Amino acid sequence: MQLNQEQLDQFATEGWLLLPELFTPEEVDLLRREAVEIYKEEREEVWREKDGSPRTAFAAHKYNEAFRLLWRHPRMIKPVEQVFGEPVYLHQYKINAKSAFTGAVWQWHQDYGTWKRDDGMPEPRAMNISIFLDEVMPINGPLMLVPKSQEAGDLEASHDLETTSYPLWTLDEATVTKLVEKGGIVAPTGKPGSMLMFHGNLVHGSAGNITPYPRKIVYLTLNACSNHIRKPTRPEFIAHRDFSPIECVEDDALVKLARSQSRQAA
Ligand SMILES: O=C(O)CCC(=O)C(=O)O
Repeated sequence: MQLNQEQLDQFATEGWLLLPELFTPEEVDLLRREAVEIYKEEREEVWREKDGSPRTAFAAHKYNEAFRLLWRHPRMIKPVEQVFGEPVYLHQYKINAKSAFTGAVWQWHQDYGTWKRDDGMPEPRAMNISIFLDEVMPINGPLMLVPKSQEAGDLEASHDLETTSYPLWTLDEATVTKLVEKGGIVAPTGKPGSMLMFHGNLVHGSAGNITPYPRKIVYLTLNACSNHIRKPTRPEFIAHRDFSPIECVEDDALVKLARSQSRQAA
């Protein structure tokens, strides 16, 4: 799958791009079911909010077949290789839960801020690319993006270890206000299966979810192979050390798994 010129231009100027319903309901139903099972597991990769509800599950490709296929899916990998003009490897993989009633905030931040400071990533030649596993609505804690903020480069940030269960390099209010005056705020919404990609320096965050509607989103962080991390400080399941280029599975890999599971269940 390749992005067209209009999509490439929107990504270059705005810093983000939404591809609605790129994965089919059959594919997303499989991933959503598996994510729910993963959150029940007690393992070091599953992080919880301060109240105990799931916040995120890291590195699911190491212990779940559906997510082992997704991280090498051509519909996710090829557009990012096209933007960077080189092969990519998987730097981080997480399934964020933003659970009904309890999903907590993600403070305003740039992803590259954390990759640089915590993992020793040389340049912002990595990006988060996500698939909505539930419908993302204006009310259930959608990701909020500040368009064009990637142009500000890598901004000063402070390490917030208090607000949530997950440490993050966050931006101060004055910085966010200035960038929002220029670019505004958008909150891309869409049906399950939609794919969102955004620049590593794009400022973003999300509010808590106090609705009965869960908002699961799975994120691959793909890094250009030449830009591999140099000084990791976080565990391997958070900042991967295998810098080999991703070799894609076939486009119908998830459908085949969904159908084989249905046959077994019948
Ligand atoms: O899932 C969210 O709401 C935010 C996630 C995020 O900002 C991140 O992983 O960097």
